[in-house]
Amino acid sequence: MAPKLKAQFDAEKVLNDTQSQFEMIQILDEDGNVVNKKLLPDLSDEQLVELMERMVWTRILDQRSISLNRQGRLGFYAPTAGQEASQLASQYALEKEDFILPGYRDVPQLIWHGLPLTEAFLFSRGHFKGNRMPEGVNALSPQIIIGAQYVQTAGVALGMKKRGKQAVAITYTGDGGSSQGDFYEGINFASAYKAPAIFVIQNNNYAISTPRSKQTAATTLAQKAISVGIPGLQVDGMDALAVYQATKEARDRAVNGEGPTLIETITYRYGPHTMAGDDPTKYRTSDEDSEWEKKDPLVRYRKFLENKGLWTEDKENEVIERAKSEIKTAVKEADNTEKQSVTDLMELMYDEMPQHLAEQYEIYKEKESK
Ligand SMILES: Cc1ncc(C[n+]2csc(CCOP(=O)(O)OP(=O)(O)O)c2C)c(N)n1
Repeated sequence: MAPKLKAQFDAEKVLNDTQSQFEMIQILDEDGNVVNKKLLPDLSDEQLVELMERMVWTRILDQRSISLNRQGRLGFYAPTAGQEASQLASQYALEKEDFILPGYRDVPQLIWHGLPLTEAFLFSRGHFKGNRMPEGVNALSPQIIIGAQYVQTAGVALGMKKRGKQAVAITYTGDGGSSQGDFYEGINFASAYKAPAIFVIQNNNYAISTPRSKQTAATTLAQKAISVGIPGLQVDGMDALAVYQATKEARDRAVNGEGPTLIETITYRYGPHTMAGDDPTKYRTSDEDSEWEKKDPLVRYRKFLENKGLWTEDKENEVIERAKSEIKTAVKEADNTEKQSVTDLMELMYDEMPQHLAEQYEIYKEKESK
């Protein structure tokens, strides 16, 4: 038996007092009622509606992408339904000059930051044209290596600070990503140099099949901010207004020279981790799914807008039809994009090719010309 320690102070109490300070920030409850009036964002009616339009549009994109993937017409795809508020309301708080460093599930934020839909489909297909951000779209392409984007964000944010830009770098990872070494290195470095960064953990409760409870003993993921001396906010990630307001305040702090913020959004993905073959019924119960569907970000935000007389079924149908038509056009454009070749990849990789590759380049050039 372990010897009984003679405690001089109550370590458990110190821990519990710290952890209990992280309460989930919510503005809209599940029925769309405002429960925290003083936090309501300063958004016009047009902006409130625009945010809903983006969420509805993105839900349709998710449904179409899953279907295209099943038909073998897409490529890599990580479903987003359930995470719209977490993804789109945080992006909505950004300015055009801000940089996004996304993970593989964060293509919607890129689209709303300016990435053409055709290119988003090309990213899914592994085409190099979908991996190069167009001029004026301040973003890196989605990172597959979990946590790597946190380190890169510290660097991008510091670079912006050194150049005197009034802008921020924002990045996203999941609950699983918050266990990576890169996660801690990124937030620590950004904190030490007061880099204008926003670090988002989209806590959808699962890293593929590993539940959040197996990731850490910490009560919240937001509290990890304390270890590096920055604010950590836990936000209801199914509540678009709360996510927007938290990100907006984090942005204001960052451009004001006050350094980074860590935001944990409590959210859920309804679909599988990716379309590559995991089966969520093996690690989640249908009761759990139903509990989260009640919290749906679109449902509660729709009720909020309807109560204000800002949203109707006709309006929603209009957005759905527009989404379907834009998706159809973009898929066609992606289909008509010239296939990438081996020599494309070699040219993109090297300014000057080493001798052995230069020889292979000539061989491939010859083959491709036939
Ligand atoms: C460094 C690294 N380790 C492992 C993987 C394999 N992998 C891909 S996604 C994933 C789970 C990530 O879960 P989470 O961070 O919670 O994000 P979510 O997909 O739920 O948004 C893992 C382990 C990887 N891509 N990179």
